[in-house]
Amino acid sequence: MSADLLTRYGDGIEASLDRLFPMEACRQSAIFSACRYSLLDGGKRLRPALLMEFYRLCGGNPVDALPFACGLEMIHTYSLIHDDLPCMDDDDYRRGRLSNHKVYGEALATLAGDALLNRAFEVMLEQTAVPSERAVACARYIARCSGVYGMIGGQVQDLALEGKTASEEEQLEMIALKTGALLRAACVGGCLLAGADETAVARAEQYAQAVGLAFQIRDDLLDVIGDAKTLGKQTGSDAQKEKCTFVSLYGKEACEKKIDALTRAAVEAAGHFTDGQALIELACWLAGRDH
Ligand code: GRG
Repeated sequence: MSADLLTRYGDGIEASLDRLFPMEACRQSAIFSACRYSLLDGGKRLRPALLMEFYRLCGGNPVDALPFACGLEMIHTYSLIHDDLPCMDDDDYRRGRLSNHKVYGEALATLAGDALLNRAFEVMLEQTAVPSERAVACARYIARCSGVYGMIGGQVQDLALEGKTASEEEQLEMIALKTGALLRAACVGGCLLAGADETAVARAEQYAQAVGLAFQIRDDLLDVIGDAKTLGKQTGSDAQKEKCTFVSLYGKEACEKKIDALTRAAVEAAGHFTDGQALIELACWLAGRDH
């Protein structure tokens, strides 16, 4: 069972990703194959669905947001490919299949991540359905959230914490960047693309912040209580790598309570949008997700 929002936008996102990153018969066809292996690989499509929904809630036609939604999913995919590399988390499996470098080798997997990142901004900036200032504002925000002030910054903090016990504050900041920034890019990016006012942007930020933290706490819990087959990757890997997680910081029961409180905060923020019901349902679904 999936959340209504993911079902509603899922097919459109899949078709657009396939169209925006087609297979090409050329001397470098291997890179197209490597990119498509991970891009069209059954992710939940959470970030693109959120971007499209916030765009709709702020008055836009969600179809017009597809290049930004897909660009953001390309960035997310690149981060997963690079995160699985031996020089990072060294994971052999992702979404129930061999990770990119196990199939294509480390060099091509590195290039596939780089190629997805470049193509992401190409598809966002070549769109024509949205006025260009809004398109630039959204693309710029996504770039900021993906880079040194966002996801990459969080990954660097994570590397620096390796082998150490993080304080709660260090852990929260690292996660707000590593996991939270791309979810913020989705929610706030959708609002900026629609030219929404500051109040809507602030509500979207509140929703993203609460959902992002709850999402990571659930992720940490799933590594302990989840089913490897449903998750599509090994469980117990955080403990094996002696990683500091919310489970190691708070314990399982307190994690459940924190997820509940954060979900209530997300529901409250979503309640400020007329017709924000699907956002509410998504936050509740994510709180109990099994993959
Ligand atoms: C290497 C540049 C670089 C960044 C790495 C995103 C990231 C930073 C690492 C991925 C590993 C990880 C635990 C990230 C936390 C966020 C998270 C749980 C990502 C998985 O997102 P889902 O569940 O994935 O939306 P699907 O498979 O559904 O697309």
